[in-house]
Amino acid sequence: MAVALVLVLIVVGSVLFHVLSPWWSTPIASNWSYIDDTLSITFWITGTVFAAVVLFMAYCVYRFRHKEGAKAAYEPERRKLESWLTIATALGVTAMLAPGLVVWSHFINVPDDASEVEVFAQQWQWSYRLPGKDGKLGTSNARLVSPDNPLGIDPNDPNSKDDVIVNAADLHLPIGKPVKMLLRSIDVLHDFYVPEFRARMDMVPGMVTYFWFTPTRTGTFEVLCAELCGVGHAFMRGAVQVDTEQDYAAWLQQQSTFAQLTAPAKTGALAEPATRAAKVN
Ligand SMILES: [Cu+2]
Repeated sequence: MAVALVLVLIVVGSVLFHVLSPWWSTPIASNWSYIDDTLSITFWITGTVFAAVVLFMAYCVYRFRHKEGAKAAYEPERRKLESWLTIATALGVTAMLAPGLVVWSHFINVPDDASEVEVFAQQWQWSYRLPGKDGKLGTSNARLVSPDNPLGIDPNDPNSKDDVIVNAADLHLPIGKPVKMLLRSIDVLHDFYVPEFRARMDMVPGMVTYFWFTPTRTGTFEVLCAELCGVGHAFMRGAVQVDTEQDYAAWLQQQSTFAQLTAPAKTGALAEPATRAAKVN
């Protein structure tokens, strides 16, 4: 009797915890309500099955408890029950997996009008690159990474000249415009994760991964690294600010291009080597 009661209490407690819990997901700020829907479907199916199985167990523990002289009936097979359970399980698993396939197809098909933003991860900070006026990102190579060129951008690629570099600072994005996030890592696995955007992807050294989304409300959102990436992992934070069109244009104006960032160092080094050395000291 006590065990049956404990089982019932576990179900009641779990349901109450779910209803009263303060740990709900953050209010969404992107187009990916599909992902929330898929999680809810999975949650409701697994939650219902969990409650049904544990309550049935409680019933059995109570109904078939030990009684003096009672003998258990041996019934190793029951075709009808088995086929009924097989069909119900198959339906439940299908209902959990099928919506995910539909959402995944949306997730990997980037809209044609999406603009590109490169996210650059390194232990333990975030940098970004925007394509500039030509709409194209220049090529990059990890071998070109240096203090003057922290993102390893190819200076000989004409497309890279007007690329906007946001080095170890916050990214701004305009509201309502789809954006394709191209993800690069220079050292170990990282994972660009903004909980409000719902979408995320691992960043793998040596390859460019991606995801896309459309920001749906303005505000500042925290960037987390969702892949354990070393001792500074917990401090690998940043911010994405979603702006109105005007605010975004104003921010973009203040940013420096790759050409601007690399030019002064070169001319300074050629024209006044002595002054430059003095500054270093
Ligand atoms: Cu990381």
